[in-house]
Amino acid sequence: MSEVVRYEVEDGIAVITIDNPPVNALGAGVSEGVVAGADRAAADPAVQAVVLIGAGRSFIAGADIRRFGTKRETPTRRSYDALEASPKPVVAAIHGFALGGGLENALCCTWRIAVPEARIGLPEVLIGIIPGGGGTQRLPRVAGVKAALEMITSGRHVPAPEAKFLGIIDELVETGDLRAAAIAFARSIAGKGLRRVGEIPPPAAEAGLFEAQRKVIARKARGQPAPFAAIAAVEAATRLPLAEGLAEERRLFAELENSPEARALRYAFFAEREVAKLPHLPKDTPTPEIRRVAVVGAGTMGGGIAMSLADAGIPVKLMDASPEGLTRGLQKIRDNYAVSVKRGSLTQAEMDRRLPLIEPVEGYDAIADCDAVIEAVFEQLPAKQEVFRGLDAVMKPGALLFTNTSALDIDQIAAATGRPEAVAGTHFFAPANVMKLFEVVEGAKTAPATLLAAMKLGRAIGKVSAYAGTCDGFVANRSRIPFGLEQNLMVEEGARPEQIDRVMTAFGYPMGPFAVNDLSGLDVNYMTRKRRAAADPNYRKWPVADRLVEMGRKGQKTGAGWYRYEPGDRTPHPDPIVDQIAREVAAELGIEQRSFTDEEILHRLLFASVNEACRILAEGKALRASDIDVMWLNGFGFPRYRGGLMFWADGIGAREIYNQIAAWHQRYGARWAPAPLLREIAEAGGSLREAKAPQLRNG
Ligand code: T1G
Repeated sequence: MSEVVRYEVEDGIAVITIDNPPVNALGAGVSEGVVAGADRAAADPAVQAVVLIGAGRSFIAGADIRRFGTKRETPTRRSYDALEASPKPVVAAIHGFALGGGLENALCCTWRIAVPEARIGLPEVLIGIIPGGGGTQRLPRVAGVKAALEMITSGRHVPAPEAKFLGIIDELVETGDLRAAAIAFARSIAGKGLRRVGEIPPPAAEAGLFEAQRKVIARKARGQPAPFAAIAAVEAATRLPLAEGLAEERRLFAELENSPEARALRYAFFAEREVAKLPHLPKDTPTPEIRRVAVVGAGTMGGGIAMSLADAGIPVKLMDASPEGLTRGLQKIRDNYAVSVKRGSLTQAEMDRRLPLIEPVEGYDAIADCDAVIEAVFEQLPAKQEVFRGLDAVMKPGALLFTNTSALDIDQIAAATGRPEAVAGTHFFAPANVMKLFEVVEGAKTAPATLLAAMKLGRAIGKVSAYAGTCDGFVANRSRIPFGLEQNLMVEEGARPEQIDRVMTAFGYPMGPFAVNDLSGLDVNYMTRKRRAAADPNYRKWPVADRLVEMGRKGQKTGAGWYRYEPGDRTPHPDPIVDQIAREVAAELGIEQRSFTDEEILHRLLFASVNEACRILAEGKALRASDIDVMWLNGFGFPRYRGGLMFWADGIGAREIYNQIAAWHQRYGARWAPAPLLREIAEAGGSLREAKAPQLRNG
């Protein structure tokens, strides 16, 4: 066989074991090894049945995504063909994951057994393609068209018990030795004949199913061809014999593999794995275990943080200086869970499991034995420093002290303790139990182990942990501030909020930036802007936004902000009052208003952030441009099928972006000074998304 596929025979049962760490992807040699194993079993009269199993942590996690977009010859016979043609029954024994080509190989087996903790699925649409190993043809045959269509167009992972209910898994096996259980199962079915999925006739679909699914997808997956191709492929399964259906699937797959969306989604997939790595830290840095966590501050953020821990099954002690605050915070948590249960996004059983994990406590002594504390009190430095003084006085040695601040100086908070090496920023994005982005901020004295522990904690609670150095706004918000500035300045110059919002929703954002401002509240950043203006005489104020807040127009919550809202209705309506304020501000500032093209609006917003991202990277505050892309995808709703801010910018080209910024620098002054790194990349004809911080560039 090969080093990635082993073949053994035990008392008449052939066992084909795939051993291609870390997730048994169908990389080089794997499919060929399975073909060779199936052929050997077929030819061996002593073999009565076959087991296909994965070594290590998983069955097969699918095709090797790294090979997509590269030139590669399609083998004459793939593992799917050899397994389905086997003259002897084949049992797929599934643990960990059976995803994409992994599930497709299992569907070519005659039986499928799994441990209850396993997860299966066809997630190809999440990387801009569709199943290419027969999944769109065989899954409908075993699970029915409706269930298959939902699984394939959503790409979701299905727990093994649900998969058994759907008829995809034949038997759940509670076992510590899946290999032995699979051999026993194979022996039990040997000689019972074959039950090839491919021989099931084309399954019928209920009337209107595909049209209804197209409507659902049109709302959810704007600009993405893959889910629509998936519907077409499944539809083919209901009217074509298997061979013709497989050919249609291959045709549709081929059209997608190198689409702009597929390339962007593949990039996003790997960028989200790369972001977890901190290669600039000493190789032997330990990662302290965090088992017991406390949250200090039971307000909106603290409550959300406690929920994100409980959602991950991590017990958390929730503390607040005020008993009333603690009571209110707990009630808000209960209410939030109850709303999710009412909406059906959470089961009552899940709520009943999670609530007891959040233990209300009073006083620092009650949390002294915790491994980590996440502080989430008011966004004011004195308040946070006082909490950290209190924590420093009682927390056990080695405890890690994290502050959830969105902009305050980590070093000034750490200085309130005698253990600054144990302090780091853990910046949750609101709502803390919903948003995936989790910025881990390194202070001047933060120890590498503290950073690694924080990064791991973020992943443990289902977040995307991303490193940030200490600077105003850290990385995500700092890179987003120029976008917000240009958004406001263009309104002074004559662009309408509704035009800007339309451009950005057409680009793929779920909401326009002004509608988002109205949703989150215009007063949220008002005080931060005042603080920055007081600290920096050159700070460019946002007079239109400031006036709206001072008029009491704080957004949806006050019935008016950038838009006007009818009572009880969140539909934004353009409001001439806003245009009037913009005209007044323009007159006061001597700005002659004008109209804008959609392209100028898009480029003014995004180029401003590309420029800032280059400054951030050059200062080493972000490690990789792809990390900034991950932050924009998971923190700001940047459309995933465009890859991220810097991936998208590469589509335009650093040279063109630099030239445009240089022109705006002439026209608008210092804020548009091109970042030296942008100029360097433009002159070298390099790639923005591959840009790295000095600490990574210098090895
Ligand atoms: N190909 C290549 N590398 C992969 C990979 C894959 N399919 N899946 C994971 N990796 C790498 C990943 O980059 C990381 O590498 C390491 O494995 C651990 O991953 C023909 C065409 C399986 C749920 O889409 O969803 O089959 O950073 O950190 O959190 O129809 O990986 O260590 O160097 O994510 O435990 C369909 C994608 C492919 C599954 C495990 N399959 N993978 O999550 O580990 S297309 C997928 C995942 C296909 C067929 C079609 C997850 C996971 P490194 P990880 P994890």
